[in-house]
Amino acid sequence: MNSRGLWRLGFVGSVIGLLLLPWGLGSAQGQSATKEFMVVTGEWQWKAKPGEAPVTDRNRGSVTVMTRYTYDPGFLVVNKGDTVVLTIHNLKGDHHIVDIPAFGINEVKIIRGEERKFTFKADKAGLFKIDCKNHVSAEKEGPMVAYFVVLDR
Ligand SMILES: [Cu+2]
Repeated sequence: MNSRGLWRLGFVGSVIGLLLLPWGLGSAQGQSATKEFMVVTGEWQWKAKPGEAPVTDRNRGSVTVMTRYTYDPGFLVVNKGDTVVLTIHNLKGDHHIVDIPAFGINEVKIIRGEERKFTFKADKAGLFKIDCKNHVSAEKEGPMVAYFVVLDR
């Protein structure tokens, strides 16, 4: 290849590099993305067999039956600016009342077998709770809570 051919090759390579630069910078800075989560509701229960001692449940003292409802998974992480698509499927429990007030989801009832989809923008960083207003305490087979972390960047 002569010097003119090398020059053309270098020029074309530079143009391609410049065209790819925004993509590279965007990746380095972490562009917003859509993050999808599939969460199911779960139910854990412990029941004393004959001859077994009761266990101590918070707020209730000694009990022979203990039930807790859960979100599974119970810990979700996104970046600030991401669009979140959160699907919650009620597999266990009569009904749950999903509450994420920081992102405009206020007490949405999901009955057994039902699947609900929530879409919102994670526009603020921090640690947020996904509560169930039907299972708020040990007396109500809770607290049923998941944690939603929005990372600042
Ligand atoms: Cu619940």
